[in-house]
Amino acid sequence: GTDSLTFDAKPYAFTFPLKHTALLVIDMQRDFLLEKGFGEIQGGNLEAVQASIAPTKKLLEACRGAGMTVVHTREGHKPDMSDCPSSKLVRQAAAPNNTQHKLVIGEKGELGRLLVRGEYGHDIIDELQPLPGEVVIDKPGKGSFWNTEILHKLKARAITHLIVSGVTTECCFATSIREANDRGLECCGIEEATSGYNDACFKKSTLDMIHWSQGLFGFIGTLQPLLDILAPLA
Ligand code: TIU
Repeated sequence: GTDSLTFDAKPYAFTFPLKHTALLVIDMQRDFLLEKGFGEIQGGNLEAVQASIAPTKKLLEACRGAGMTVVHTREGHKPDMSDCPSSKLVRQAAAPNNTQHKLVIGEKGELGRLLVRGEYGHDIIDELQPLPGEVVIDKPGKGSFWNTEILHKLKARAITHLIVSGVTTECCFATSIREANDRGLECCGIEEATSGYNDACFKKSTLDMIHWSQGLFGFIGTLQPLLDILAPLA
């Protein structure tokens, strides 16, 4: 049917048609969330980034319970690195004057080759593994839309609205919301279900930039009001 749900959000309540809404879970990969992964090697604060794991699991289970479409993304590259832009190799690399980044994307870390498809570290953490039938999008960029089939998959499922979660807030979460908004998708990010490597500095600003000016890029809500309206549908 056309049943719509509404929950409190900024800049005002977010209303979404359940059958035309997908949960987007961005890059909840071992490389970004676990020790010895790409994020930690980059110098990221793991305690900060891990804060969204438990809330994202609650959100994922609630959306599954309500029968919503679920889309997971993974950032990474083909084993030959032919889809890795030079900017990622150069600036996220072990340059002589770069003491922070010890290994380059594609080099071998303890979880496998960093951000390379098929490697252990590239896959989604155990707690949030996709179920059969859920969409998994492999993306070479920070955004979920450039050089991927996500828009085709969303259109094939008549998706017009996205509930957005995942890591990192300042990077792939924000970029994906901006890309989705430009394509006419209505997005609502969930505050507790996203986190980054420097939440003390970046998280509030990133979320504020999304919803300021009457929702310039979309909406930002909190987890519990959404769980409250999804629970009766399970
Ligand atoms: N570097 C950083 O903060 N994040 C990424 O490279 N990828 C994602 O945000 N997923």
